[in-house]
Amino acid sequence: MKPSHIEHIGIAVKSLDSAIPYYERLLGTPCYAIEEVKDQRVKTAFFKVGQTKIELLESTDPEGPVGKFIEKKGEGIHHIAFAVNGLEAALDEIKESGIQLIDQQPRKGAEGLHIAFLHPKSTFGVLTELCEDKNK
Ligand code: CMX
Repeated sequence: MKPSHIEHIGIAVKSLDSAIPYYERLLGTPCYAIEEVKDQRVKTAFFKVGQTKIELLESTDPEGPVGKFIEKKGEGIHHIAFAVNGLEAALDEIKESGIQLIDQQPRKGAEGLHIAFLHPKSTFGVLTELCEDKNK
């Protein structure tokens, strides 16, 4: 497995409305998409920085993954996502190496990407996402 680039960095925020103006100023570029991912109980906002994106995550449910993260750790970097070709094969390889998968199979994430998460307990404390854009 060899990721091509960092697809995005996910940042947990309490409020998209509060955080978006800061990132628009910092990055000098407008937020280009806002999308709710219902099964993840988040609302997301995206910015482009070169090949990489910043994904802001606002929880829509205190019991969802981002709601629980903010309650426990506060706002901040939530996950890092790597772009791969051949996500299924990458997951098989990772599983064989003993790393714990959260998602055994790829599923649909924001922006129509196929995604899967690796558990932070077996990735040195960093919630890690692998994603594949099947349209590329
Ligand atoms: N980064 C690092 N560590 C994290 C973490 C994160 N984002 N979220 C939780 N943890 C840690 C917790 O602090 C806890 O550690 P301790 O046991 O040392 O306290 C451990 O992981 C287990 O946490 P938990 O609260 O018992 O378990 P949760 O029910 O919160 O589940 C996790 C944690 C990672 C399995 C869950 O959040 C998950 O499945 N995440 C993947 C999906 C996701 O994050 N979706 C939101 C983004 C969606 C998108 O980008 O579209």
